[in-house]
Amino acid sequence: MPNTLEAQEKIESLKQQLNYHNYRYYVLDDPTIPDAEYDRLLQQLQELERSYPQLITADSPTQRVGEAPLSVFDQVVHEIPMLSLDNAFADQDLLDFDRRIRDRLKTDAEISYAAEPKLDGIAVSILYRNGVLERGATRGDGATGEDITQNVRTIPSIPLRLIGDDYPPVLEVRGEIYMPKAGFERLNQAARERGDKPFVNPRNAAAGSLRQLDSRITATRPLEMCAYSVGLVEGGEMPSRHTDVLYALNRWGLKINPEMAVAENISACMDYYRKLGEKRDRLPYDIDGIVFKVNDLSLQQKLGFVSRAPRWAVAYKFPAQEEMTRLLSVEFQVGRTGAVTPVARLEPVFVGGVTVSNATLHNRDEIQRLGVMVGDTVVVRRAGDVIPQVVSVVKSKRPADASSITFPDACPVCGSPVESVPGEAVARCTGGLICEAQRKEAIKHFASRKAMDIDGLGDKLVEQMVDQGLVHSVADLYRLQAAQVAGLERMGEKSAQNLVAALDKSKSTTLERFLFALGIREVGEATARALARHFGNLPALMAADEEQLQQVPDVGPVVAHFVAEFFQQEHTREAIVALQECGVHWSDLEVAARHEPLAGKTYVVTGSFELIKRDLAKKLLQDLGAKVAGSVSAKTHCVVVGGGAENNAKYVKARELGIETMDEEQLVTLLKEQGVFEG
Ligand code: D41
Repeated sequence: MPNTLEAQEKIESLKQQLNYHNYRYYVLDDPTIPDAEYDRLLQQLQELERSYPQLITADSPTQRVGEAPLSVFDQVVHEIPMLSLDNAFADQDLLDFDRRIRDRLKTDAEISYAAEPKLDGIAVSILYRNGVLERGATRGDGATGEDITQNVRTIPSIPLRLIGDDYPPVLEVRGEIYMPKAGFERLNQAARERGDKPFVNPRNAAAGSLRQLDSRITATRPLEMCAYSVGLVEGGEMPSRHTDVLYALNRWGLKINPEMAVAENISACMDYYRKLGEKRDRLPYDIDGIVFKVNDLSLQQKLGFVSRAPRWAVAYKFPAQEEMTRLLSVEFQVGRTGAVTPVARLEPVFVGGVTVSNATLHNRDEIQRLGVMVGDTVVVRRAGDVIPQVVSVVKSKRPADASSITFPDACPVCGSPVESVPGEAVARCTGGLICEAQRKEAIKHFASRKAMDIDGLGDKLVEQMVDQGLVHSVADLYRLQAAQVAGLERMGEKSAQNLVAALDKSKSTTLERFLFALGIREVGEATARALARHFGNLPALMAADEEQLQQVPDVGPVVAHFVAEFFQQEHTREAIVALQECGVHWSDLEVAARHEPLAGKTYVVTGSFELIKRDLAKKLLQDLGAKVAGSVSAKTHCVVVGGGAENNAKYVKARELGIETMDEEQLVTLLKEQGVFEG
């Protein structure tokens, strides 16, 4: 046990290291140590703090989550009010904004602007005193907000202590707390599966998470913060341009938006707006516009503000992602796996940049939860590439003749019973491939780009072919004659010939594509590839039982069950034979010839790595054919031991069992020799 002084020094050093690595990971998105190493440092700190509780400080990374829930949030008066933003909705508004600025400044010179996405979240103020986070508050009405310090502390991209030594002794950072799209979808998916109420949008989810009196709940929510300006600053030097202020904040440990840029004049602002507009759906977070700010802080000062909005900034809005419209009817669609999805037919409405006339209602529970009726005015949301959704009902606008929605007991397409599994939200048509809807979807999937890649065979064409009885099964596709195809809507002789040629070309495929194309439940591209690699040929895969299937990397009991069940079905086997008789083929040799020198070997990877990320190392070992297991047993062929694992249980066990071991350097050498890693 170290003495108190030594412990104190060690604790300080650990806090500093953890703080820095937290910054590399959450703020810069560029970690320099493996997760395991971070965990090891954190564990060391926790152990020391357990022995020396008097040495625990508020800025310790172990102290992010508070124990005691609040009963109420205190009010916070912002020493410097948090201003609001004027909006622009068209290029002309932006040109007017620029003109007003030049008039006021009495200049003809071009104005240089800072451009940054307008995050759709909650504006907050974070106060640092001598580099330590002292208080976090919501913007509120701009003059007064709420003290949410406990909750703010749980957000990993907000430093508890600033980095470096050149920050001002008092620094109030202003920014936006938001929930990235992926985290939002995950949170809502989990809520739906539990039968809980999902959040309407990421902004509400962020707001709801910050409003928790118990910070332990906030800590479980995927929140982030991006800094967008500073408020109170005392002492120290600040740069003279807005963008440089943000770069300084970034150096001191805060996240800033990576899309931030300087636009040298107002026409560059319009270019930026259009460029980001195109990119909007692909950004990992919701934005509702672009904020343009005069970049020169002395010009900002001269311009000042009117009625709580600065004259030097404007938010140029994008089309809204939520709009109201009327629910005309509800149809029940049957998907490839039989899932019955209620789809809202809507009065067409312009949302998120496109006209929307259909939106998903997800499932039976969702209809219940929303309490929606046909004729209702509903709020539709379209964000990114997710399908538009009905997120709420404006009950005050319900007409007298609104009618309730009944979820069908029989499949609307084939009449087979619709079955619900207890504890699962989805209801499924039990018709299988008897069901025309499931057949259509199966054929569309079979033809799609990542499956058999049949050029020119789109969804509409598949529907026509099935509707007209030309095609009943996937194998029928290969029996089509150009003359039959030419008779279909919007098909000429030439395009019919092209399609037949494309069908012919698709016959030569790979095992992994073929497996994916079969549309086995829960078997996506990655799983199809893993299955193909593991078994090498189709007969071996078809003969595998669930236990053998679970030997495949990333195949768990659920997937193994679906795969085994699929291949046991008589009509699956018939369909495969039919396809092969039509000439669909692939070469098993291709799989066998793949360089898999570690095939049949089981590796265990332990400890922390510096030359390669651990997950990458595992993946590359798998690429070389090895199975990577989590624990050492007599079946293990080799244990790769990273730093800090010399005394760990896996290493000790490997030695006991006389199993081969290698260190990180030897592993990297192996991967390099096999040509899968360059270092
Ligand atoms: O991303 C944002 N939501 C954002 C909001 C941003 N990037 N910059 C902002 N800048 C300001 C000023 C110009 C007043 C410093 C803002 C906001 N304000 C703001 N957020 C909520 C109200 C105002």
